[in-house]
Amino acid sequence: MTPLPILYSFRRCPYAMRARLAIAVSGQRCELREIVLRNKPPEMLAASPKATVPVLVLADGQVIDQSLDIMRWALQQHDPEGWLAADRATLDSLIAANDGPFKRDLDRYKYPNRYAAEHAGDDKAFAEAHRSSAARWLMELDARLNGHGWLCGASVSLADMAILPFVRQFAHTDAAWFAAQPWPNLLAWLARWEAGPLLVRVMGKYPPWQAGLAGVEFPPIAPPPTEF
Ligand SMILES: N[C@@H](CCC(=O)N[C@@H](CS)C(=O)NCC(=O)O)C(=O)O
Repeated sequence: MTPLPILYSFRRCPYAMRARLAIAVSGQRCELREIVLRNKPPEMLAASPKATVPVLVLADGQVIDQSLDIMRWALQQHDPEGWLAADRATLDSLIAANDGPFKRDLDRYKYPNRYAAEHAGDDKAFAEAHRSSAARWLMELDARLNGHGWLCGASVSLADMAILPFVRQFAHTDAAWFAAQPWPNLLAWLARWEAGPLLVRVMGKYPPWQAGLAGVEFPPIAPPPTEF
């Protein structure tokens, strides 16, 4: 039997989440190896020396080590919900704005103390400035969602699933503040996805993989474990 592709993943990483979302919807099967970021397995580093998750190693040895490329690979095998159907330039520009400026603001909002070199010691003011900057972009997303439900129209797209894990992180940083903002379409978009079955399928909790152990088959057939 052909071995399954191997996916090195970290449960909470939004890049790994977007890859798992696409793999799960596409129905591709793989062996998931949960990793610990501060103790990455040598097998993963040998496959991809840049040392970020997700990394997908195909059965023929080909390595795909950018989350968007993994999404596209999975959806090119099978795209039952039409995530790739939207205009390519629109998808690319939305995702680039997320992965660039929004992610930069998100990191600084969440972890201002990690960026001490960029500010004069006032973590709170620094975090709030980046929250405001991110919020301007989220207001644009809210406007795009108005009357449609999804970022590229009436049906879900690659951009929604590539961006939602990051907006979720932003939302959970200060949930009360987030919920009080005037972006009803954005709140509904996030809430609908968080309540849906796909997110649950990709958020199973697995023990870290070690050489010599089998990884877990992904996506899970039954509801995934929430504890291990
Ligand atoms: N451009 C990469 C970024 C992936 C990335 O930065 N992942 C983070 C985790 S969320 C990571 O592995 N960081 C390395 C580390 O923390 O050691 C992709 O899209 O796959």
